Order: sequence, then C-alpha cells, then structure tokens
Amino acid sequence: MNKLNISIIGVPMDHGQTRRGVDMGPSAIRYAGVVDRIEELGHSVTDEGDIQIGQTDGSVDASTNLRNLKVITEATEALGDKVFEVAESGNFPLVLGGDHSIAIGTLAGISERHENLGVIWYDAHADMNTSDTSPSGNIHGMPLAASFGHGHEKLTNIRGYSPKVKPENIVIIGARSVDPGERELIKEHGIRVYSMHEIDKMGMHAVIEDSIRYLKEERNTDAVHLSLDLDGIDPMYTPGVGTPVPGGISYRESHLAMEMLYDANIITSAEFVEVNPILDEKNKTADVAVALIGSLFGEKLM
Ligand code: HAR
Ligand code: MN
Ligand code: MN
Ligand code: MN
Repeated sequence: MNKLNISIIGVPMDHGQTRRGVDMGPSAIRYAGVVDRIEELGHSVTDEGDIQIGQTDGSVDASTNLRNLKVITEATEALGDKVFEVAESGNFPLVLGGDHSIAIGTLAGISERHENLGVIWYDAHADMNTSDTSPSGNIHGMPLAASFGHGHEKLTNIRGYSPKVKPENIVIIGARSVDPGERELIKEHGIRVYSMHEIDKMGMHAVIEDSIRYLKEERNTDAVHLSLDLDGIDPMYTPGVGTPVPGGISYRESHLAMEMLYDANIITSAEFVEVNPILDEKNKTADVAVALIGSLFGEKLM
C-alpha cells in the first residue's frame, strides 16, 4: 500500500454563510479522532494547526452582493499559501473546514502546481453561484464557479491567477439543490453532474467508475482534488450541517465511493467541509467525516 505523508490544515471559517458554529468543524473532526484513524493505516500525519480567520460584521455589501468578502479573501489567500507549501514539500494536503468558501483557497494552492487538475465536488449543492446570481450573498455557494473564473474578481484571483480548474475537469456528485443561475453555468460549460437521479439510477459503483474513467482517460488529469461537503450525504447520517437537503447519498454509498477512489489511487488532495457541531447530534457528522477519511486513505475490513 502506498504510504503517504498527510498534512492536516484546519480552517475555522464560518463567514461564507450565516449559521455560526461551522468554525468549530476542524476541532470536532480532530476530536472524532482523525489523526489516529489515519495513522492506524500506516500513513504519517502532521497537524499543521489552523489558518487564522478575521472578524467581520456579517452584512452583505450592497455594491457587490457579497457577505464578508474581505475576511474570506484574506483567509483563502493564507490557506492557498499553506496548501501550496504543504504540496510543494511532497505532503498530501487534507483540509478541514469550515464552510465551503475555503475551497477557493485550497484550489488556489493546489492548482498552481498542476497543468490539468481535476476536481470531484461531492455536495448536495453545485456551489456555482456568482455575485450576480446568488440568492443569499453567501460565498460558500460560490467556490466552484470562482474556481473556473466566474464571479467577483477578488474570489477568482486568489494567489494571483485564474482559472484554477477547467470546467470540463469538474465532476459533481450528489447534487439535489441547484439554483437557476447555476444550472445555466452547468449547461453552458458542459460540467459533468451525477445528481441524486443518476446515483439512484446507475448506483454509486457505476457513478464512481465513470467519474474515474472520465477524469483519468477522457480528461487526462494530472491530479484530482476531492472537495467533500458533508451535506452531500443524507442528513439522517450527517445532521450537523448548515444547509441540509433530504434525499441524499447514503452512508454506505459514501464509503463505497471513498474506497473506490482509494483503489484507483486518483486523489492527490482533499477537503472535508461544512461540519457544524452546534447543529449536530453528539458529533455524528464529524464521526462520519472521520470514517470517510479512513476509507479514502485505505481502510478496509480485510
Ligand atoms: N445555493 C445556495 C446559495 O447559493 C445554497 C448554497 C449552499 N450551501 C452549501 N454549500 N452548503 O454547498 O446560497
Ligand atoms: Mn458546498
Ligand atoms: Mn452543500
Ligand atoms: Mn465561462
């Protein structure tokens, strides 16, 4: 088995949305035993600590329709620098959120080192709004659009370049709450989406097989980032998220997905986001995050 040096980076960010508590996500995931879980698999782990997050008043700026733009820009720049440094040193970056706005920083740090990065976006949402289409002004609904150059220039240009990803190198898995503006972008750019409809119809095994083949053979990606929003999973398993959507991916389907990604040896960086311990039941959601991280790094029964 391939032994990795994994660097954990915590991002206690809650400014990409309005439910407080998601800033405690990294603590909850650490408390659920993420370091031991990975070390037991034979990998070595360095906990790099947390990125500093500033304070803000939480209002939507009237001229940009964006909430907390300045602090999010600062934090994602800092996260991008850290992720870049970790990846340069040969370590596997494992980012713990925090709300999904942090993906802007993770991708800024990762993509600079790759010609043809692929992204798997495991989420109930498409996170493809822009300042023009967002119904909420919440930046956690925008990171995927920002990654291929759509949205406010401050968000698309973290670490001074854009785009981070080609839209045709993106695979969304688990979508079931997509806004009209997001649908337009998906159609316009031919983004590959396995919504709950496809998961129900094809089964998770075929969905992941297809995704791997698409990213590896059709798109020839040289690295693949997994951005896993815990709200992709059904809220019966992960109630501790700010924007739960019923009818989601099951616990077992999610494990199968992680196991298949491990077997394909395709994932080169990952983030687990949107764990909100205040909304949770006895740290259930962080426990699921840690269990899925275990499978992603090779945990098997036999
Ligand atoms: N699409 C909605 C918006 O833009 C809700 C976004 C969702 N939340 C997340 N990200 N948790 O996946 O406001
Ligand atoms: Mn998301
Ligand atoms: Mn989501
Ligand atoms: Mn475009």
